Amino acid sequence: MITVLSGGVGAARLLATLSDTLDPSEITAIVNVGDDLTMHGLTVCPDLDTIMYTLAGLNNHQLGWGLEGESWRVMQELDALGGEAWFRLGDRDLATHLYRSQRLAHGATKTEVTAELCDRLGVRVRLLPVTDDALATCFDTDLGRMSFQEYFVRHHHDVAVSAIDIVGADEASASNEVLESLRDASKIVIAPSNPLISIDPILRVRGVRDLLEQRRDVVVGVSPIIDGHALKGPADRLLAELGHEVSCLGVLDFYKGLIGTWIIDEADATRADAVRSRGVDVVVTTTIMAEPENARRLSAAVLA
Ligand code: FO1
Repeated sequence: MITVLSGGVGAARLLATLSDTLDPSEITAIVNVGDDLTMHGLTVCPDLDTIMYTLAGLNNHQLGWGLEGESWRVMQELDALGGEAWFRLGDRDLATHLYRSQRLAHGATKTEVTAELCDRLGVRVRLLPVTDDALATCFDTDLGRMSFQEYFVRHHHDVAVSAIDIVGADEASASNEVLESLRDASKIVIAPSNPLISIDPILRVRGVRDLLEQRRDVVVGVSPIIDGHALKGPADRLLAELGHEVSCLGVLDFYKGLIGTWIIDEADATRADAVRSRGVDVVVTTTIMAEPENARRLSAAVLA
């Protein structure tokens, strides 16, 4: 049984590749919910949905989020009415948010609704929101304080950030399913997701960091930074803005005390000794998963 701490796209690709090798029912993903939002009264869970759609083979490759073959009639009508249409919810995708929101309103937990949706879409990897409590990642920026999606989508993550606040983290509890999966896993993987805005919200939820520290020997992390750059998204920029070294070593230092084995890209091979000198095992391989063969190599390194 392996457990993968997961954000969005990078984690989704890794989980899809791992489930080609392992029986998917042997894999649990603990998923960030700090990006979740209420839009038009609906609960939207972008990281859970990106992973769910990817594992169901339904993801929109072009956008990197949402569903394939999407249409946008509702957003067009909403825009014409002068409604809030900057965060685009596709017609097909809306069904997921309607289903989830109605079930939550009837008292189901996010964990239960996620299991129901995965079941309907034939996803056999177990997806667990890290918490059923409220959690919201917020940014202090040059333009003031803003929510995750205002920063990420409305401002195209192109605004200087001075602090990230995970609102609700001190009060939130990890679900029993999450704590159990961390205790029972033969391996805990930290996906190559953004450390500050995808993985940190998971680590901040009570109980999660302690379990990782206790189980450090079986924790394997994959660096999301390759030769000083993030493949996608604002990880490199945010690391620099918040005073971290922008390298695979800077991310490892951010995860101090949690990692037993650190997987870095071939482009960072010269940094392998510096990883070892921190008392962490190192594996050098290709970490870019665009080519299926590379993804298989990374998956083999994770499982080795
Ligand atoms: N990303 C965008 O760049 N623009 C959007 O309008 C947008 C809408 C959206 C709707 C549902 C969903 O699940 C994801 C969506 N995303 C959109 C992606 C999302 O903002 C980010 O990729 C994640 O939150 C970061 O992991």
